[in-house]
Amino acid sequence: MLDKSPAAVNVPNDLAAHWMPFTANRAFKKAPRLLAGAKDMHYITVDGRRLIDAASGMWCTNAGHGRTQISAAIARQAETLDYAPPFQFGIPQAFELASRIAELAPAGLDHVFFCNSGSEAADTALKIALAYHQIQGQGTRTRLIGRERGYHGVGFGGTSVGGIVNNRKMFGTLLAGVDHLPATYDRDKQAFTKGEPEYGAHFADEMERLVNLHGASTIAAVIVEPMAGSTGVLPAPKGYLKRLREITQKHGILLIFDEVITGFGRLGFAFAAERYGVLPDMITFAKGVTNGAAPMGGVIARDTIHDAFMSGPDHVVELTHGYTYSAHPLACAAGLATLDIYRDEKLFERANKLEPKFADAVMSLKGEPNVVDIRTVGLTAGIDLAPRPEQPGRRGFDSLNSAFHDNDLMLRIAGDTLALTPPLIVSEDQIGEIIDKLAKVIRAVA
Ligand code: PXG
Repeated sequence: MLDKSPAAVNVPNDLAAHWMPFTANRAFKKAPRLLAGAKDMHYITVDGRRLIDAASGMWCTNAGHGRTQISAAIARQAETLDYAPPFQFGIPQAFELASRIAELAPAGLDHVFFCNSGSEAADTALKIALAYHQIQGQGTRTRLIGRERGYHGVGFGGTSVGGIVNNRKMFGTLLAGVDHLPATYDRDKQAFTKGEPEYGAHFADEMERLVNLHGASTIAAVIVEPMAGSTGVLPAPKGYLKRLREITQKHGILLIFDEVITGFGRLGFAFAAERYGVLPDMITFAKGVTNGAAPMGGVIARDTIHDAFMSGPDHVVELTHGYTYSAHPLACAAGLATLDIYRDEKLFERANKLEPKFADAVMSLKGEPNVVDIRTVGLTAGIDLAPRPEQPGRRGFDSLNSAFHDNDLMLRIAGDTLALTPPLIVSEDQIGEIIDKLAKVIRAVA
């Protein structure tokens, strides 16, 4: 018989078996934050409390929770075709969804490769970049460039180009041949900016420095988030992305926008590439594509990249990459129903219209205790609290708990930064309610 004696950790309950991701497991299991249901703008806890969701779950549920159109589509799909092999076989819904996504993306980005998460999307895009250069006869281009404070998920590729030290330092030397641009944030010059900061386009010039250091012929691709989300909401400075595009184009380096967070309306457009008028070579997406209701991610590639692979004998696999659950039927069904809702309810336009009111409401927290910066863009905001002396991250963590246990509010935190990213269906009254609750949280952790 297996020994089922309690684990030798301080967890006096039956929550021990689930080793939770990106979670302070011991603290959680002492005071669990357990969710049982969700509808529209609210979560419902296991003890029946209604929490207003200021985080879209985890930047996912842009159309709000419990959308019956999506759940019905998933149920219908599960009954009709539960699973189909995505290699060498296809389902009509995958082709339809790819076309719908390509239609939403800027012209020229017309081919969609499906996977199951943002991490897989980042690794897929990096692999496509390497393979593309190889088949173009430029196999020396192997170097990948990320950015400090960037987040591209937790695969080895995404971790390597990522720039959040705590996510990197436990995992050895990571991929060889990776370098990083500097982050675009300078509090002294940018504090309390609504939208894109005026200061900071010149941070893109660091790309020229990296070219001078390594040689353009060794660099395959640069990957950046148009708005760095996980690190605490850092909008791109005005002109930064354009300049990065000009430099990469000049040197034959591919530019990848990681739009796992910014895609599907978060910044008031289908993709941030549209907001900024910059055409990258690839866009990665996940989260909002299915409104979080089924795991799905993907890469949208420029025609020139896709077409470069379409040569050689036509019975031979062109790109030796893919996942058992690429274009999973349930995710495709969820994706199609989600895009219908975004279109029919004009949610991207709604986010765009609400942006100034949202920004004003969040900025009203300036002057609350320990608030040292507030950044807003689209329907998202980062609020930096001064760390407690000697305890970085404590004030943020306490805020999460105060929000959940005492103020019926769902937040995201990144260290001592509080992130707001509500579903795009949020009303003006609900924005007010979120800000009132958040003010109480900030005072509670003062
Ligand atoms: N790229 C970006 C830009 C992301 O934000 C990923 C890739 C990875 O996606 P997956 O699906 O593999 O987790 C992400 C994920 C937060 C938070 O609190 C953000 C993410 C994940 C978890 C928490 O800000 N983003």
